[in-house]
Amino acid sequence: MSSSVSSRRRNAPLGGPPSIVHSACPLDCPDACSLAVTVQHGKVISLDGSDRNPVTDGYICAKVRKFGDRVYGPDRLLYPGIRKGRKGEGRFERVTWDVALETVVERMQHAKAEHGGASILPYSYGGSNGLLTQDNLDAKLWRRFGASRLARTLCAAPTGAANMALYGKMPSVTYQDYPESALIVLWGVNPSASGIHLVPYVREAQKRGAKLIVVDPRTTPLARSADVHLAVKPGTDVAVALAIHRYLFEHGHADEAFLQEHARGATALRERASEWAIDRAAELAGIDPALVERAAELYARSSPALVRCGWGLERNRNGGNAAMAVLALPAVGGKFGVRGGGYSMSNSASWGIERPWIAAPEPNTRLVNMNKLGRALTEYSDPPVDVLFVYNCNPAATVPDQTRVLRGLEREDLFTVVFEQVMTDTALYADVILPATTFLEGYDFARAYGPISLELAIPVIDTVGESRSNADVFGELCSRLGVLEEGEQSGELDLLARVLDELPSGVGDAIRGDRRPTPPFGLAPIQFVDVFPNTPDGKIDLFPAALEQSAPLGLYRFQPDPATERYPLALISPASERTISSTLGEFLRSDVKLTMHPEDAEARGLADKDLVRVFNDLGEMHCTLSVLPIVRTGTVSLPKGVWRRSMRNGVTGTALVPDTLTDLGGGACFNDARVQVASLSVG
Ligand SMILES: Nc1nc2c(c(=O)[nH]1)N[C@H]1C(S)=C(S)[C@@H](COP(=O)(O)OP(=O)(O)OC[C@H]3O[C@@H](n4cnc5c(=O)[nH]c(N)nc54)[C@H](O)[C@@H]3O)O[C@H]1N2
Ligand SMILES: Nc1nc2c(c(=O)[nH]1)N[C@H]1C(S)=C(S)[C@@H](COP(=O)(O)OP(=O)(O)OC[C@H]3O[C@@H](n4cnc5c(=O)[nH]c(N)nc54)[C@H](O)[C@@H]3O)O[C@H]1N2
Ligand code: SF4
Ligand SMILES: [Mo]
Repeated sequence: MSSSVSSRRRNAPLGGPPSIVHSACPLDCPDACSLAVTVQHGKVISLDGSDRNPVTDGYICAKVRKFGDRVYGPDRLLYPGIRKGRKGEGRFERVTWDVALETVVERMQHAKAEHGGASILPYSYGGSNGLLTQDNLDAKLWRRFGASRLARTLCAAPTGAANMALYGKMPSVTYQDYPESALIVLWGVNPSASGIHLVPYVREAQKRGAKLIVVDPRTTPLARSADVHLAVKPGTDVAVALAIHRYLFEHGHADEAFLQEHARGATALRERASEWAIDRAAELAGIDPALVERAAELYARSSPALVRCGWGLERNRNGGNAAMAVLALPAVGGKFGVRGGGYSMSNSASWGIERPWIAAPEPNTRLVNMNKLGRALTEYSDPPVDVLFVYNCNPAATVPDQTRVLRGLEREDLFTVVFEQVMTDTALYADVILPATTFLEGYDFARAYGPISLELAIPVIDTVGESRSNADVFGELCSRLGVLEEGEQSGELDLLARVLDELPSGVGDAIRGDRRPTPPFGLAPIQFVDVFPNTPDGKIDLFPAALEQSAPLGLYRFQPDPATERYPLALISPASERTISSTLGEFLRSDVKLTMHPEDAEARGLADKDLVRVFNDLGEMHCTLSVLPIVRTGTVSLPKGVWRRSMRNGVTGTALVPDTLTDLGGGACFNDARVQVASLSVG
């Protein structure tokens, strides 16, 4: 291990006055802030931003400023435990790591002998985006042991599929270049909650005269100051985006020369778009056609014009095609090639990290779509799921069809391992609980997916209780299950060294030397100047044949709204400024509110602060109503990531979400929940 990296840990003092240790935030947030953590007597006193990362600019969100409350909070898991009460009750007997791991190993071996490796389902997602804590020794273990494979589709599957097919995940416009834009389109994204460091760049652009278009069923803080706010019905974006394409093609604003040289499939896209006159799309989306026309005109005439494609538009049956149509706009409109023009999407692929450290190829075992967890646990029989191993994830709160998921977790013959930092809704159902470190207690890589940055998170304090890192625990499981090869190393520091060695050229060296790494194309690439599509032939594929075949109705098609007369309201669940998905949900107030437009409230005889039941055939949730015109009519909103204890009857919004899949990528349809809302007192 090289000098600078390992010596930084020793910065954390055990005695004396407070000192500041520099690290980075690896939570699932686009910004990946650089942190200045104040430590005294080996404890975190406070967390703030540092200016090592210019995008962080010395400030961070309120969530992470309070992260110390989680590290030392009453919900923190301190010791391994074995269940002693009923499943879900959350009573555990403290055991040693040795006993806990041996119990896990025995159950895994037993399940494999009885029903094959596929009867073990590893289940992980967003808790840690880092290179050490996800897709590292865990992946090696599952691959070599031959467990079921998990399709990690809870988020970003449809937008990822679209971005991959169109552009091969070309690096996209970073925050720093927003002020160069003359027009910014924020499509299904709310940076005021979900990536706060973008906001000042958007404001700076506005100050310099840029126009702003926001497409969102809610009046988000940035929508309030937008030149055009398209408050679309959830799930109708594909129609609106295609209407803009049609406008571009029909009014001579399509950049035919660019399309000719750099794209394939423009004719097929044009044909599909031709079905979407502005009036038709606007009617479907429930908005004023004059606003759509104004947006199309602005986009056609502005340069540089930038589209920020978020994740809010993907979480429905049309999410993949919506992302395709939105991401195709700069190609058709000829918006590439200038600073501040093009598109912004996840930049997580920008570093070209191939994870060679996983080594073993994926076996051809059963592939389970993680959005179908409830069914996997209750319906799969060949083989059944005997062992569920959850880490980096809180599926009892974050996965569709909560009731079915809980029914699965209650199965007496299921053996559930939960490797967690705190007693989550999922951990309550564990048979064996393993306490995990937080990012303040171990190494990880904070890789931004908004800006382009990669920084090392280092342990600023010792591990709390007996918690251990993913690297440590999966390393030991690999060893106990006999899947390590001769001489293969598995400790956290060995892994760190290995990852640093295998990062793309120069990146590991920079991090070792405590410098900020830069990819070959720089930290603020211009699309079609510094970076180009990573598709097989280097062209934009506007009509990928494979997707045309896999989407239920084909590409750029619209599947109708799932609303019925009984369940007419769309329930959406955007990111809130209080949690990161369900992380930090333990600190939510006990009564999280459902937001409804005054007209919808009046039509139901409901008023602000009323107790309501929100229901459909999948479940019923009880909460307090907040009547505000910040959400469009026909749509109600409850934040994502709410824990069961924050709802009056222990049922959260995910209980009302069907486990249907998006048109592309097999993603979750969180915003396809259709519900009715009625007063709780009226029964
Ligand atoms: N504070 C905070 N930050 C986060 C997270 C968090 O939970 N909390 N989560 C992180 C993660 S995991 C992710 S994926 C990102 C997500 O960040 P965003 O891309 O901002 O995604 P969402 O918050 O899901 O939705 C964004 C907006 O889309 C709107 N929306 C809902 N349905 C539709 C629709 O059909 N069409 C359109 N046009 N808009 C729609 C919502 O009203 C919302 O304002 O944020 C990350 N950052
Ligand atoms: N209703 C609704 N639900 C949603 C969404 C929505 O739009 N609507 N959006 C979804 C989105 S965008 C996402 S990304 C998913 C995310 O859903 P999840 O993947 O469940 O993410 P989190 O809720 O953040 O839970 C992650 C857990 O991992 C734990 N963890 C963190 N770091 C480590 C570690 O190093 N080791 C171990 N062992 N554990 C660790 C944390 O303590 C936390 O409890 O939620 C989805 N859920
Ligand atoms: S959650 Fe996002 S905004 Fe908050 S500190 Fe982490 S990276 Fe920064
Ligand atoms: Mo996400």
